Amino acid sequence: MIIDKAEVIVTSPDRNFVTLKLTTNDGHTGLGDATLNGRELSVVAYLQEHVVPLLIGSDASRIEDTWQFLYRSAYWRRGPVTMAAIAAVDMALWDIKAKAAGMPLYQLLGGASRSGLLAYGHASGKELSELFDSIRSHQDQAYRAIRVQTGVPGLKAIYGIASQAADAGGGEARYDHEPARRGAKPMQEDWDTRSYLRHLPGVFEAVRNEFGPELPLLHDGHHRMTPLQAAKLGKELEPYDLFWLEDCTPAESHEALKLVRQHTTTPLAIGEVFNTVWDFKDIVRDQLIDYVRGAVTHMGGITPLKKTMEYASLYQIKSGFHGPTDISPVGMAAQMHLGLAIHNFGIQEYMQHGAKTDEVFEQSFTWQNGLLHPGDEPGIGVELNADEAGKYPYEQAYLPYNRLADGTMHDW
Ligand code: GCO
Ligand code: MG
Repeated sequence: MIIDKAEVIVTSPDRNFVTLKLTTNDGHTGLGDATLNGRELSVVAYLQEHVVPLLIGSDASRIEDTWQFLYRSAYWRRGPVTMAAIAAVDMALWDIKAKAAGMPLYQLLGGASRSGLLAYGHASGKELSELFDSIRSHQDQAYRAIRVQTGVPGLKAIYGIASQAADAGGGEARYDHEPARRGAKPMQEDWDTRSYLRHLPGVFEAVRNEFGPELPLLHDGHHRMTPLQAAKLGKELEPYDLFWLEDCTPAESHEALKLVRQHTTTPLAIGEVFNTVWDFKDIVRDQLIDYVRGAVTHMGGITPLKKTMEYASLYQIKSGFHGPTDISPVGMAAQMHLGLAIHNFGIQEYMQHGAKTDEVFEQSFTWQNGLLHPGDEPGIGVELNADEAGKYPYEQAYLPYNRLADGTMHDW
């Protein structure tokens, strides 16, 4: 099993995706997701210029050693570009190994610990009536857990709130459809934390009154609060029994989380922007979070995310892997296999890709009764249709950003 071909494929069906395809001399192929939203081509360059030349001629069966080699030999460790590139190699090697073994990947990771993965979808609305419709529409699509994001009076555009107008393609309003946001410059949105904090508890009260006590509800604070603001919000949301409050403060500061923890029992989820197990080490050890938000694509692959989850299991901390549409179907499927196998699975974020994406990436996962399953095809269970992929060249696309009313840049 010698790697004799490595291709980096960039395609933009509903949004940009970067995929690594490895082929071995005995005819096995493996796919890995290297998509870094808004900075895609930097990972393409890292892979093409620095990783592919090192892979050709190496043994595809040595997954752990290849990971350690790419991580340690570069000397310059960590960072989103490096780790997305290493992640793609790691996923592709696991795909190859499982295909060679004739097994779905979850079998190699220890076998299934459950029959399916509870998943949450993204409901949002500028106003309550829109939000309620969005929650109902998610329930109609079988979601049994819902993330709730709301507009805030006085703020025009907030990331995470779907708007029909922003969806150039028509159809159901979504906030992640890129075309409306594509261009040489990112879109500016506005923010005011005090207005948000005044408004949000009332929204959760209304949602609980309308949908009852059982429905698991989640909320993403998107790094926008100070520790004290997050502590206040967590406390005020306690009566509404959230499944989690995500990224309540900028994820880099462990001290901030300590302060939040001292004041609230609302469960906390952190880590979608983390790159290594080291980013999780102290907050897991100090039990400052309840859910690990890493994604295989941004954490350096299946190998390190599995280690992170094993470490987290010592502290009864569960998974809540990042699953927006900027994780490609390859990355999503890879983390479904991991989620099925580990003991401390919590929930999987699942936004659903667009129809064009599903034609480019042929997938074998299933979505039934609110549960995901990666399927039983050998490997990760995703193949890339090169003809379809070739129809959609890369398009420059940036994430939006926030400024306060006086023009100050703010976390978004
Ligand atoms: C989430 C996230 C995403 C990110 C996006 C950035 O919880 O799903 O916050 O919406 O913002 O993945 O690329
Ligand atoms: Mg998030």
